[in-house]
Amino acid sequence: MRLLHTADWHIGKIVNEMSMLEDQEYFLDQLIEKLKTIQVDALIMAGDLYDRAMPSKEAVALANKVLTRLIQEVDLPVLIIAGNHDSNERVEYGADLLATNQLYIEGTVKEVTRKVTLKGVNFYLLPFADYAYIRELLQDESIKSLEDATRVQLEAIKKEMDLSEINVLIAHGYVINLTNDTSETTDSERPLSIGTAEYVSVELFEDFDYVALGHLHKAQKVKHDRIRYSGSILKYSKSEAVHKKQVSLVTLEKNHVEIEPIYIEPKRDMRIIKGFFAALMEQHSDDYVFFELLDENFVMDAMNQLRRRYPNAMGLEYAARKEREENASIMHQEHLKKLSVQDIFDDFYAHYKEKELTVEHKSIINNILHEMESGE
Ligand SMILES: [Mn+2]
Repeated sequence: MRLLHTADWHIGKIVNEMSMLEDQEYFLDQLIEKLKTIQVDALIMAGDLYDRAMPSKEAVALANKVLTRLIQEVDLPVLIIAGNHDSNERVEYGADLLATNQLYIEGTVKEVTRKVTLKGVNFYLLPFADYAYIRELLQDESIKSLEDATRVQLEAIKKEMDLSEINVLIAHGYVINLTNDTSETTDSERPLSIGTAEYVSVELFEDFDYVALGHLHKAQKVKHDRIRYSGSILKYSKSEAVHKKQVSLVTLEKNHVEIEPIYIEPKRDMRIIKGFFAALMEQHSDDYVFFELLDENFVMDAMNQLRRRYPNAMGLEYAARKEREENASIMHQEHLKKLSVQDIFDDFYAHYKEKELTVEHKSIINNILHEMESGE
């Protein structure tokens, strides 16, 4: 079985007020052309098909066009789950009918996780949902976090799973190796939960032959080659400018996985350019550029001037000034480390109340600190 693992298309995404739709259309067209030249048995989109729960009509039209071409022109089964950016119910519209044409879209979480079998390989489709929603659905009060919810869901899958078959899980979330976390996140991944841990331990996923993950925008494995993120199809934030985006071609046999990245040139790259304003104005580019100016002084109307040479300029900061400010802040932190807790509190009080602590107050604080230190 050969799979193309993709995720995080974020169709309709707007980065710094610029629509990525043209770039997405270009990329997906290229992907379709590529797929006509290689033999693949299924395409996976592991969540965040759209960037918003209410995608624009242009975004919906593009998704419609691309998915239709994948099915009709490439004759490729497509498996999609909802990510945390998608509306679970809306992406599931027409899903039962579409499944009769090899388009398997799982939007909402089900009591029994949906299993699709293609050429003898089992695919478990686990869309993203809030853990409170899953707790309600499964009527399981033990679910108090995303990790609990995922554990309960995966245990139910594993109970009926035939380990002699090839089993693939498609999921969307933040999976990490707790004993050695090397995960790399970016600025365009929206937090999955507020107030509780958003990550799930990789140990829960180890019984599957392959786990196709979505959510993290950088392509990366989690502990094992067979548990991985394909990453987003395009760069969606400044923090992703250094990424080399890919989709993952996965050759899968029982007890054997091979991964081959496929790189598709984007219509426009997203990159960071460092330099002096005058020198930058000598060049031009259509790329999405974040400027880091080395000039010491502010340049009047710099962004508008740069936009004449770089129509897709995304942002600008003064790197030299920023570095100096950061150094000052580090020095401040170093200074804080040398102070006692009592000193820091005195400072804080003086700053906040605009008057000094009295001797009496100081002794009260001192006593509290002593009690805390001795663990009473
Ligand atoms: Mn996501």
